[in-house]
Amino acid sequence: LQPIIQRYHQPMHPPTSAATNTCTSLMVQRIEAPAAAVWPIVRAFDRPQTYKHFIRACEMVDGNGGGVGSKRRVTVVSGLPATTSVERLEILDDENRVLSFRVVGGDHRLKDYVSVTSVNEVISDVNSSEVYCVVLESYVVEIPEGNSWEDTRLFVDTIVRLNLQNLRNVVMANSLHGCEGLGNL
Ligand code: A8S
Repeated sequence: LQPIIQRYHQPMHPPTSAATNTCTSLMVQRIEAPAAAVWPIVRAFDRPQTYKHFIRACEMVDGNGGGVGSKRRVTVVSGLPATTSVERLEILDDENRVLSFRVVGGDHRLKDYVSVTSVNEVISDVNSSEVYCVVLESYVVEIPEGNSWEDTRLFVDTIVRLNLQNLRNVVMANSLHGCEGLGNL
């Protein structure tokens, strides 16, 4: 994991003089499934609502073939201090299983939010038939006017943690559907 962390999860955007007021974090989620079951869900930039808790709908606003530079507009569920967010795909690396997006607009308080998600497959050295994933998600965000670093970190960490836990639930549910002979389970 070390090379992936160094390459993709370091605060990659050197703060400009005006933006030293940033908050960063790295979240980790283990998922007991091979990367082939996890990465397709993460890489689907046009369908974040399959595992992101607070996203109600998503439409592509600048297709660019779904590749880097594409933009999506997500609609957030009610009850949050936000309604929409426009997000640009920055990295889509199928070889290393890394996706990154940047918030470029919308109606919310997280200015200049950038996150990087990587899906890392691990083969247990104790029992080589045990394969699981470690999903890492790091972010950098500007601390909103009137909020503290602690507030910002708690708010965003909570959203990201719920998303990663939900990702695990979706992967687990998919793998059950794929099982033969489970009868009426
Ligand atoms: C993600 C991560 C985050 C999304 C945040 C942090 C957001 O979609 C929500 C509430 C906000 O206030 C900001 O990977 C914003 O989506 C749920 C609309 C950007």
